[in-house]
Order: sequence, then structure tokens, then C-alpha cells
Amino acid sequence: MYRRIIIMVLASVLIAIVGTGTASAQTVAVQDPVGDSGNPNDQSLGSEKEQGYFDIVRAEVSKDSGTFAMSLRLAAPVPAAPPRPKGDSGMFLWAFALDTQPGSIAGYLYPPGQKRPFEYFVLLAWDGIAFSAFVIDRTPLPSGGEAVTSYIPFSFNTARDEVQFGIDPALIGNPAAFEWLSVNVLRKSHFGAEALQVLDFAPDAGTTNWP
Ligand SMILES: [Ca+2]
Repeated sequence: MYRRIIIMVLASVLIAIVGTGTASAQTVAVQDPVGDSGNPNDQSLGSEKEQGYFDIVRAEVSKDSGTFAMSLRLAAPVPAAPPRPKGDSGMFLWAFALDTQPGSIAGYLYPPGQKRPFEYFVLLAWDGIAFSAFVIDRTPLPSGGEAVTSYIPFSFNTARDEVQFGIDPALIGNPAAFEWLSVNVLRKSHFGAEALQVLDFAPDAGTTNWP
């Protein structure tokens, strides 16, 4: 009898916790096919592009308790130490691009003169030695300033097939709504050079909205 009451109380507490979390979070997720990463006609990158950890399966943007959480689920676990990326200052990048305002911005991290609608990037980078995660804020560029890089917390799940970023909304301009995409990229040279190869997008075309 007592045991049954305790179980019922525990169940109702659990429902209350889960229910509260679901109700307050604003979550948008995009599913993406397995096996659509890389370009089968491009043999220049060897087997790097074939790796399942460059293949996006699901991307999610959520805001809960005043913090943005962005996560990428991949078709295979990200190794603790992936291979060294090819090229000088080569990098593997798992990223979100955020379009939070009207207009496009030229410059970093694109080659000079190329305009893109994204004000912010959220990135996990592997440079052959260590992982790091950061936000790149491009909004100072139009007025002659420099893009601002801010390091942010990130974590892998136990299976290492999902990476999650924690983002202070102030780092991305406190947007009430924005358009976004996720993308995995091989960078074969420094930012600003013509050496970025996209391996997978989610969604496959265009952007999606948050919330
Ligand atoms: Ca995919």
C-alpha cells in the first residue's frame, strides 16, 4: 500500500518535471538523411568525407531557462582524436549558421567581398590536436570592425554521436527569432581563403526558422 503511494507520488513528480521542461522550451529540430554527406564525384579529399561523423542526422535549436542549446546528431561517433585534417591550418567543423537580421555581410569567414546573410556562426572545431567550440560574431564587419570570436561550452553525449553547444543569448544578439542551418565543413586553409568544402547540410536546402 505505502509502496504503491510512493510510486504514484514519484510518478507525478516526474511528470511535473518533464512536463515543465517541455512546456517552457522552444525547440525546433530538423531530420536529415543518413548517407548524404560528401560529394561522390570529388576524389580529392580521400576518405575524410566518407566518415559518418560528418553526416548530420538531426539538428536541434532550443531555448530553455534563458540559454540556447544547439545540438547535432551524427551518423557515427566522433572519435576522441579524429585524423589530422589535411592542409595548412586544416580543420573539421561542425557548425550552425544563424541569420538573425535583414541584410548580408561581406568578409570573414568568407573570402573578401563575398556576402552572406549569416550574422553568427556556432562552431565545433577539430584542428588535429584539440576540440574547441566558439561563436563567431560577424556584426562588427559592416562598420569596419573585426569579427569577434567567443569560446563557448560544448559536450558530447556518451555515445559521442551528438555534440551539444551551450550559448549565452547575448553572444548572438538576443534574437527573438532567426533563420538557421547546420553544416559540416572541411577547412583546408585559413578562414577567408577559398578552401571550405561543405560535407553535409541540414536542412538540405535553405534555412529553417527558430522558434
Ligand atoms: Ca545527413
